Amino acid sequence: MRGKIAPSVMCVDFMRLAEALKDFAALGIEYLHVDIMDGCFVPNYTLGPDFCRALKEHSRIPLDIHLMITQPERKLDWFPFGEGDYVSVHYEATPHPIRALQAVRARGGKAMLALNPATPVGVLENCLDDLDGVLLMTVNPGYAGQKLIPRTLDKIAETRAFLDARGFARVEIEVDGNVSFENALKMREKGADIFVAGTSSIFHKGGSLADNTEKLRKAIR
Ligand code: S6P
Ligand code: MG
Repeated sequence: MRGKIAPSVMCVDFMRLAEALKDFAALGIEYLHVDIMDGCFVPNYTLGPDFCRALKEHSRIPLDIHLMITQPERKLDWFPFGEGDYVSVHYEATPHPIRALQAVRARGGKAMLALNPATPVGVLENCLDDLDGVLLMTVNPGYAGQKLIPRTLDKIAETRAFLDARGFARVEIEVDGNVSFENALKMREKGADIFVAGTSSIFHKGGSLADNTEKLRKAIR
């Protein structure tokens, strides 16, 4: 199956958000990646539940809610999501990752576990039955516009092999952070399925949204 694109909505010019949502639909964008930060798990604030609700009202593209917040299982009720939407919770953000993943699925969502660059792939072992996806951070979470941590490229291949060896080939791998056209190609070769597109690719100043999207599509086909 072709690679899927999930634009990082926090990188959109908010004054042009409605237009951007129309453009995304016309370009066949698969997910809207929404970064939620709490100033505690990561040193930044970004978007919140009301913003997700507005996206749900104005777009039919499924959400991909990336919760960079401590104890996400306590706050899942705040967010609008359901059938077809991904919600990712960080392994490092809770003593109860399985509880959080199960709560996402109980509402019909697709459960994704996010791993920081320093977190080993092996932590997935005991969560396998509750997973639909794994989000591999290829930068430290918190900001757009950072540089790739090179070791995370091999981690993609390691994760794919880990999942496949245990009978979980259906679990998708998403990559997030400095997914440039060049890095996306390498990430695809290593086995990534969903690509968070930010300032390094589809919002790159060097081209239009349509041209950049086409360029990214070619890199991840
Ligand atoms: C970062 C966040 C990401 C960024 C994305 C931006 O903590 O989780 O989703 O929005 O990485 O992409 P870029 O191309 O600016 O690195
Ligand atoms: Mg993100």
